[in-house]
Amino acid sequence: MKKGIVVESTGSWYIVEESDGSRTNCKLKGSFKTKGIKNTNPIAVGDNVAFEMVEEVGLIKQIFERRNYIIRKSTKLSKKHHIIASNIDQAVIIASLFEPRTTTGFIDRFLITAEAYSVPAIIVFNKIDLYSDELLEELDRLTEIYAQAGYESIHVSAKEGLNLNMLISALKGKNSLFSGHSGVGKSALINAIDPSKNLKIGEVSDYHSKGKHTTTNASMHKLQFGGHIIDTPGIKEFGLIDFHLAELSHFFPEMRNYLGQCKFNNCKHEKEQGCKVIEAVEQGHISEERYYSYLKILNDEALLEYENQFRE
Ligand SMILES: Nc1nc2c(ncn2[C@@H]2O[C@H](COP(=O)(O)OP(=O)(O)O)[C@@H](O)[C@H]2O)c(=O)[nH]1
Ligand SMILES: [Mg+2]
Ligand SMILES: [Zn+2]
Repeated sequence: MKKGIVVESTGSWYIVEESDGSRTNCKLKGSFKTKGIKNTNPIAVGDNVAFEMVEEVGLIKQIFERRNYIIRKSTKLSKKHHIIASNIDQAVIIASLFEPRTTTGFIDRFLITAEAYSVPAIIVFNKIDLYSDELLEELDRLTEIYAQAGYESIHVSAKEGLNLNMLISALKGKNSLFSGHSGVGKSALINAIDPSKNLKIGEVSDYHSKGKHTTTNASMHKLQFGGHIIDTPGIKEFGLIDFHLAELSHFFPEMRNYLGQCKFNNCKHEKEQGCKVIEAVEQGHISEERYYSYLKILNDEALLEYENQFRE
């Protein structure tokens, strides 16, 4: 039997890539279930599989255990889930402070989602060639804030080729989920670090985002220097995760040390007396920016929950 990794899926066909880079069209033999969840797709991009050739077609006979996976709710059948991708080593958000500007709220939500899936995350700020002195100062401040929270930031310019070696070493040999608003330079960066890619630049995402219903199929691109980039069309799906609001603080790594030490065990760290998180903010161990972001997300999500009561 041959072994490989699923790099694309249409639902009935799968493209499986072997370690030498060769690709085979495969179909699924038999039925597979995922422990613990009801999912609509038995095989996802990122799955390690074993397959057998029958004439020109590969038949997938085995799926090896997933280290992790990210899912979204299947829209129509809300009890079921769609696995977007599996075996992800890290989540990479491509951000920019200029044209277009990525908000810290957006970055923080991305980081929360990565935490919720226990996937390490890094932040890449692109287009630094365009930043004014003021924006460069802001970049340093944000980098410090995120470093305090435990996240690495890399500053790059796809256009000028700045610091690309740092990005390459962060990606080398890993399966990295790429995410970020349209226009921040995802395609330009991939081309800059791996010229064999030749992706189109300046295109609004892909045809996926234009309302066709192939919407959320991820795909994997092998990197020349080792590793893969997992591309999810549109970023929305990486952000749709169910968690209980009471857990939100667990997804802020810098808050974890203080949880469980607050005076009230149902403390939401909003304005309660004897809150150790608030104390840590006052003492500068947790940045005010991240704490305000926490409060904003807490309130936004609470409002959503409230509104949803009237929907169903
Ligand atoms: N000045 C500058 N422009 C960039 C940089 N990276 C990308 N761009 C431009 O930003 C636009 C969007 O880039 P693209 O890679 O298509 O973004 P994507 O939607 O995230 O894939 C294009 O016009 C690129 O030429 C950069 O580092 N500096
Ligand atoms: Mg693009
Ligand atoms: Zn508290």
